[in-house]
Amino acid sequence: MSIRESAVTDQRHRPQYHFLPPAHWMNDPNGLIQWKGQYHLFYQYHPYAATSGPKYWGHAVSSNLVHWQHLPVALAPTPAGADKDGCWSGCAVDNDGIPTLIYTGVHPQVQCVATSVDDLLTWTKYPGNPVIAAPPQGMSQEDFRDPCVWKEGDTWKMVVGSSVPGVGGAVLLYRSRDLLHWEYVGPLCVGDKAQTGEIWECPNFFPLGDRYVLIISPIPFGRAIYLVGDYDGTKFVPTVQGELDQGGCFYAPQVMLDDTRVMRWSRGRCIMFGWLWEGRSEQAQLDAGWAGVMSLPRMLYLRADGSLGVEPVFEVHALRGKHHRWVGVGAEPRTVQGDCLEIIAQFEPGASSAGAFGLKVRCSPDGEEQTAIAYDRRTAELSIDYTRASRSMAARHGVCATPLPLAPGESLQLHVFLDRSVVEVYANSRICLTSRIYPERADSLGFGPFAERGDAPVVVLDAWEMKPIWKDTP
Ligand code: DQQ
Repeated sequence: MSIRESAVTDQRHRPQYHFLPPAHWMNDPNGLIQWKGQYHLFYQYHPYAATSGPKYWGHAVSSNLVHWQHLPVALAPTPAGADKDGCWSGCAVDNDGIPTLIYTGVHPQVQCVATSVDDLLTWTKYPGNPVIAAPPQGMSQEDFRDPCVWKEGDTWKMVVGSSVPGVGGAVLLYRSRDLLHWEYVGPLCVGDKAQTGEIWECPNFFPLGDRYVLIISPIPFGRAIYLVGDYDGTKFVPTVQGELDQGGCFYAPQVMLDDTRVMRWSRGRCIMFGWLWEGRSEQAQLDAGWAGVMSLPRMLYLRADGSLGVEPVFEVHALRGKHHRWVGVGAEPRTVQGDCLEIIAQFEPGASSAGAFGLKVRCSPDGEEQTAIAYDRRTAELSIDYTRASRSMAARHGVCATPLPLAPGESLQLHVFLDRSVVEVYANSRICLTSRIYPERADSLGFGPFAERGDAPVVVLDAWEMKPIWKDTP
């Protein structure tokens, strides 16, 4: 066990099949890229404590998006450099065979570049950093961060998160021939602060089907939003707005378009990871020795109505262990328990008079601790109720809900990934809802369908015991 890993004292709540660093603090995913047949994931990392601090870039590699190997820290602040107070979020691109990171240095917020000549293992910062030294006039002079870069023909384009003071969040568009000299084009898109917040962090801008998508993490909303619309090369005009995950802990996601030339099955999937923050006190995080976990890799797709659909990537199936199945209305698992499970439950709400129904997980035998994933037909909402998830006062308690209107006769599929303190719920390939829970009792391991009245209209329930993603997990 390394010194860093020995800092982790709390294994009870530590996820086993969601990515997280060996110890200490993690936040945003950064620099997602495929390189020579492997996926690289970088992330905001504070390597000295399980609390936020000056940011480094942690680094990991995977050949299938689910089993990861930790690599040495990729970026660290350079004393007296443009990133002396932290290497904040950014992206990775392949510049004609030269892997290049573009990220934000602080303070003040400026854009920086680093390159690698040893397949992404070590990074050399461009001596002329910063490559963009100040935000344009008229835009917030404090908020200017999280570059997202792509190529259009021979031109590199970049969007940077920003704000128009008093108006709303904004993303600013730049262009360059060489990733080093950047020309400001103008605001790609400006929001209304009442609708989409005051400052936009961590923009992602990319084509999907015949539309364009802008993902933003707005302050003060504390959750990620997507906009779908049209792009003419300088302006983006959104026509559809939606939520990526209203479970209360999903933020600063980053997407990657995976390339069929790298992986035979990739086919340009839009793959997204997001940061799942903790839902317990800072002291509990410090005591545990770790904080922050990545969502599962999610595939986004464009639906016929212009909204985004979401599913876990199929590679997650590699984690399935022992399988259990129950069939019949009210199917009730009595023999299987667990805190690392994948559960798929098929409900037929149509004929039932059950009121709200769904699944309960992490239940103690007497029900003192329990977390309910509930669908309410009256409000057409799916919720995670974690008011009784833990008897610990250090854990946050509450209910998170998201609209999920079902068409007449439409069944409901709840696809749940339970990973100790993570409850990640997908429903009908349309929405995702993720919450953090910290049951205190060792016997809070039960799960099963429930209904307000009568039997839950569940017809088939499958559960898999999930395998850890690390070889030597305790
Ligand atoms: N986290 C990073 C920033 C970003 C924020 C700093 C979003 O670059 O704006 O760790 O969580």
